[in-house]
Amino acid sequence: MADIFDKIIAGEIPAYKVYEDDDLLAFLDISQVTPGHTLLVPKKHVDDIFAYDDETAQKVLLKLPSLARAIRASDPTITGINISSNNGPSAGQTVIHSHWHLIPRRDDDGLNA
Ligand code: DGP
Repeated sequence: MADIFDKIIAGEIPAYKVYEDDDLLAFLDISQVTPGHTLLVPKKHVDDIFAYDDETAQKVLLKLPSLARAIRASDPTITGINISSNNGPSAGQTVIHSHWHLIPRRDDDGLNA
C-alpha cells in the first residue's frame, strides 16, 4: 500500500518541493521544527535504513551535503543544520518510507536549551 510519501512523490498530494531529480525528492516537512525543515526521500520505496540497496543509499547520502548547503544558502540567518533519520517505530519513525530530516539551525533558536 502506498504511504504518504509515495503519494507526494506521485503528485497525488501536494508538498512544497525543495529539490527533485529522477531518484530523489526533497520537500518541506509539514511539521516545521524550525523554518525550512526539509525531508529528503528516495523515490524508490525503501522502508528504512535497514532496507537500502547500495545504489539507492549512495544517491541519498551523496545528496545530503549539497542539499544542506543549498538550505543554508537560502537564508542568511541559518548558521547550522541538524540531519537525522528515525528508523523503525521504536526509534520514532512514523512514516514507513525512509526519509532524512534536515533541520536548519539559527543562533539562539532556543532548541539547545
Ligand atoms: P518521522 O517521525 O521521522 O517518521 O517523520 C515523519 C515526518 O513526516 C514528520 O516530521 C511529519 C512529516 N509528514 C507527515 N505527513 C506529511 C505530509 O503529508 N506532508 C509533509 N510535507 N510532511 C509530512
